[in-house]
Amino acid sequence: MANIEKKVQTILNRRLEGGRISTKEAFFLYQNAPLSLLIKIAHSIKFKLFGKKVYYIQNVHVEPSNYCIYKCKFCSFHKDPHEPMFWEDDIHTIINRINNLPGSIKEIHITGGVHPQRGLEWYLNLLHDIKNIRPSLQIKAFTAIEIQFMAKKSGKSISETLQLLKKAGLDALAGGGAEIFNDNVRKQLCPEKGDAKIWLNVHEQAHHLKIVSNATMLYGHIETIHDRIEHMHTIRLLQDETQGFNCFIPLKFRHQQNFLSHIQELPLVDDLKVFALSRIFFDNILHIKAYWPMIGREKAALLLHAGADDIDGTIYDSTKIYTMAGSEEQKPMITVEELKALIKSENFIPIERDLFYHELS
Ligand code: V47
Repeated sequence: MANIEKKVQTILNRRLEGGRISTKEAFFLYQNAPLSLLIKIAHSIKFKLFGKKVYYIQNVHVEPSNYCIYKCKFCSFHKDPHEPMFWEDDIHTIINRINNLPGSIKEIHITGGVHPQRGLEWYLNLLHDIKNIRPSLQIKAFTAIEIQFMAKKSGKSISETLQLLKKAGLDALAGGGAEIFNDNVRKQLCPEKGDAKIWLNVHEQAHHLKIVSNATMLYGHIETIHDRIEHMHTIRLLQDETQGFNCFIPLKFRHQQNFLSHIQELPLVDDLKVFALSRIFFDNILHIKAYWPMIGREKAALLLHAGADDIDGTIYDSTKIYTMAGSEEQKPMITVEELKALIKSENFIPIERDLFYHELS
């Protein structure tokens, strides 16, 4: 027992002094370290980087359609045209909605289903029209899976596709579609969807074109702890090469209205562990996001004590991915004042940011 404690302490001390922990050590910590110690270390690392600061952003999501060529088992969002919750917004509708948004919005996040009839041209027009009406809006958009489809449908390479999107106004790629990289897990979760290599290739190419991106991990379904650590390891390796990831976002599997509803959602202690370990593992990605529409504002606030430094944004009730999957946030919308109060209630200092994490307040 004493040996285990000593080993845990040695690994964590090395990390605190700026060293790197291996995947084996991460696994060892997962199995053996007391949660309270992991949280303490994660918090110390975060404190060294940001002090008491916690970042938020004034943003809105656009989900053009929930029609999708894929039927991922964890997804509650996908609907076919004959189903009641199906939608397919045209560009005119989206632009009207953006026109009615408050001028204080800094970022727009665009992701949706991989719509079979919508190709690169449609998305170029969308980006172009958004930048036309609101040139200062920063656009974080599309998962690697959406990019892969646009490239394939247009007969262009991934790099050409990304260059055209950048020219039309794309500032950053969203982090979705990563799920869990392990092939076997992916075969069960999302057999038709692009594999890890495709996801990594799209992000690598984006980084080479100076398009930054985020990375996600969908946890708490059929994956093992080992799969989670390997997933994070793969992202850490790419980040060593490109330095293009701004943020890592652990996304907790929510189980309502999908093919995996029989799986119980993880308890909060596991969320705390995943976040704390993410902060400890990623010595090369600065920001860890507790995305409140997915996990609920109260738990997101708690995760700020376990290494997360970013709680995301105001949202304006514009995303349905998590409401449809059973999140406690059935109308994800929070005012700046409420966001600031939430952060302050945990004894942190709220800092408004833009998409690139420039501090605005
Ligand atoms: O790839 C889908 C996840 C992702 C469920 O980049 C689910 O800042 C839990 O990536 N339970 C898309 N998760 C959303 C996404 C995202 C969200 C917020 C911010 C950013 C960012 C990216 O949502 C998918 C999948 O991993 N997801 N269904 C579900 N039932």
